[in-house]
Amino acid sequence: MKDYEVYSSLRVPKNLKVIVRLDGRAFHKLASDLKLTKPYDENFYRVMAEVCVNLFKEFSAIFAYTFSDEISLLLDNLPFDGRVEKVNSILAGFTSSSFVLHYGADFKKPPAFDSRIIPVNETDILRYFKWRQDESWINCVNSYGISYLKNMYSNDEANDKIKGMKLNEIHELLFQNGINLNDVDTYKKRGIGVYRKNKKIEGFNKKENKNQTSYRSYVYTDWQLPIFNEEFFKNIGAIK
Ligand SMILES: Nc1nc2c(ncn2[C@@H]2O[C@H](COP(=O)(O)OP(=O)(O)OP(=O)(O)O)[C@@H](O)[C@H]2O)c(=O)[nH]1
Ligand SMILES: [Mg+2]
Repeated sequence: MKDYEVYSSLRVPKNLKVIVRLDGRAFHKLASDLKLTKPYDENFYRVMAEVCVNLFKEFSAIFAYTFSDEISLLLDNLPFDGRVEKVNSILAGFTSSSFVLHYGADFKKPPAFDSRIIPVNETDILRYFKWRQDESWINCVNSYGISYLKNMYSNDEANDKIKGMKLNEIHELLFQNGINLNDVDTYKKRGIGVYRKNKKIEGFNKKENKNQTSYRSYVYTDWQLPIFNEEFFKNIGAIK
């Protein structure tokens, strides 16, 4: 029967970095079940950031990035010898259980995440994360826009109105009504990142009888991400 497992030998090509993107299944429903605040629920974002830290540590990632219900994980070495079924199923399972552990709520239904693998070369890394960060900004404008319109119109009317509006029109409508998106928390516009940072440690070397500076890396959760650029990804060691 073993040869019925026709997908089990499917592997990601070696020597490529890989991004795994995880996305919450039907989280619009979970958001309503858990009564998440709109447009942003800070506790939900805190939980997603904790899940990123778990994933980052468990799979020795280079970078984890989250906004809304999605997480992108940049990996140098794929676990499980790059076996696609293993990577996708274990990472999706790990993300779902980490989410449940950190959320600690009485869920109506077990939450689940899907998982996909995106092999990337060096030049794709910045392009990929810029794409997701742009999406985070679009999500921010739309979320504030729909929240504002729902205060004025019925749900259906608000949904119809926002569909017909361009991003800059929503931005302008909000601005005219006293909501300046430039002033909202950075993480709502740009998402949250997890990566390693170096900590400076001043010590005394007894043998050599002198002061000594050393560096130790630690896992850092960045709620104040810059707009992604080459320098950022060089600094975190994601690109050369
Ligand atoms: N209220 C609230 N909802 C949120 C927040 N973050 C994410 N969500 C919800 O999560 C959804 C994520 O969007 P999608 O991934 O496109 O939709 P989905 O319902 O998860 O559907 P699939 O991913 O296709 O299964 C949003 O549409 C919101 O309903 C938040 O901070 N507050
Ligand atoms: Mg989703």
